[in-house]
Amino acid sequence: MAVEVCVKAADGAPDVLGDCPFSQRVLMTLEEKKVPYKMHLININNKPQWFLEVNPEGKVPAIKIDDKWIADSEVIVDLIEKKYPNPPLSPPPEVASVGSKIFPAFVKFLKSKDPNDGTEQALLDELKALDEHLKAHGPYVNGENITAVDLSLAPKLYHMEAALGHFKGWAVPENLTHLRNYMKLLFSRESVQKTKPAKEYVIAGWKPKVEA
Ligand SMILES: N[C@@H](CCC(=O)N[C@@H](CS)C(=O)NCC(=O)O)C(=O)O
Repeated sequence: MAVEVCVKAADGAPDVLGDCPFSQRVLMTLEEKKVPYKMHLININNKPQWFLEVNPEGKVPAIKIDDKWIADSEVIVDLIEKKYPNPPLSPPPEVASVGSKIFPAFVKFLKSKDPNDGTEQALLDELKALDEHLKAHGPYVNGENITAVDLSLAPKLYHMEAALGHFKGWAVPENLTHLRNYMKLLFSRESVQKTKPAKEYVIAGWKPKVEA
């Protein structure tokens, strides 16, 4: 039975892949494992009835595997791993949460209107910790092979780069060389290239939150 996956459509462009990092994570996982899938682009401002019937909470991503719909990227990625174990992407527990505080720190800094409130430094601290981890263990978080930790981080780092570059003229500092190389390595992977939203949609997606 074919795998079907519901992901976010771009705001104002219902036929174009949108800017949901959780959706991208699931698509990248399917791509890395070479699982064929049928993609449904969901306009989250006008959700189709059939989507709400199979997924009443109404969030994307959602996936249909073995004729059953499942939501939440974390649950979905675990399920894909069980059903399609090759190549294995489960990280060992000791690296499972590496980089996990970057996304909330990025969002706080992005929304901040006070340059002295410490949110930039808090993000820099998280990025520096990842840079040091990569220096010791890289090129990926768990070494030579990509794992689910990298697939979770890649869309978030892509959003961080696009949104902070646009709204704050900010970039990852040059001295974080391991992190910068990691981002290049990740963003050049076919699974990212095939599933990434255009930067303009990432920026448009964050705009209301920045201006709130
Ligand atoms: N924890 C969820 C978060 C999913 C999520 O927040 N999806 C957003 C788009 S990025 C969404 O569906 N928003 C529409 C809504 O909440 O109605 C996951 O990891 O899948």
